[in-house]
Amino acid sequence: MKTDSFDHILIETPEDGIVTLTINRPDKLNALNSTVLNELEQAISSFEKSRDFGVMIITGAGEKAFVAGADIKELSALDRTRGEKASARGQHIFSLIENSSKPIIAVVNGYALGGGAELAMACHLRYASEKALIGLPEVTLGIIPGYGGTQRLPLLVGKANALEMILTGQPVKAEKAEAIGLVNKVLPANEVMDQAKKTASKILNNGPLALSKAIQAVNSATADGNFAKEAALFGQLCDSDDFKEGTSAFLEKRKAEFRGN
Ligand code: CO8
Repeated sequence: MKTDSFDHILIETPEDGIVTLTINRPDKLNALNSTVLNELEQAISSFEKSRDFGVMIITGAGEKAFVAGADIKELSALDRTRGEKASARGQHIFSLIENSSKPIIAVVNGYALGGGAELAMACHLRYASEKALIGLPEVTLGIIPGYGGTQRLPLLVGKANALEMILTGQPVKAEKAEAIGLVNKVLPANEVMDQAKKTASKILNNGPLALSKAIQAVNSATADGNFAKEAALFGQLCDSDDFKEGTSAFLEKRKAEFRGN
């Protein structure tokens, strides 16, 4: 499996069949810029092809964040066409994760916001540290989740919980995330990686072909998400004044003043 030459991703490959992928951009709370997304795509494809590794764990570098979202600086330059394309590109990469023939586990070690929450949702299992905060704050920037969150969140937590999170933009604490089914289990920060590895080891005892078909079968039960609609709506919002205001306000560290156009 490809392990070197990444700028923002660390790959650890001990000899136990479990590969750990760490998004490593801690000074920006591991925000997903295009380099991170490209590297993520390469790493997932390489994992998929590898014969030596049966489970992947994805986590974020540093004490604070899993991933604090798509990179808002890059987002702020999008217009409708590029916005729709960028949304579809992220959806494609996250679908590679969801449809991987081998299980992928998210260890949510801190903030999982926007694209970070969407990354965790695309994984097959999610373990969260007690200090995790998970949310979809896109509306606070004048946009909507665009990496599959509008499609995957209702499947995990039901429509009412999903709409509450998406419309308020407010994150939920780890305990609530567990209560509504957004994460499998919450653990103290220093135990969460061990739990993920224990689960991964149990999974590795099982037949790889059966695991792959199990993922396919479960995904097929929920495969009708309208991702194209999400990308189109995301693109539309990239042409709005509210989006310019929302992203500028974040970058200028002030409160946004939305006008509804
Ligand atoms: N993008 C870019 N930079 C970020 C991001 C981000 N998402 N999050 C944090 N950073 C940067 C900050 O700008 C800051 O940089 P600098 O030191 O250069 O000023 C650094 O990381 C540290 O962040 P803070 O100083 O803000 O740290 P705090 O502890 O004060 O706050 C928060 C932590 C609450 C997590 C805060 O950083 C925050 O609110 N971040 C933004 C969260 C957010 O809104 N995420 C959603 C982004 S939108 C999105 O993900 C859309 C996904 C779909 C896209 C589809 C098409 C492209």
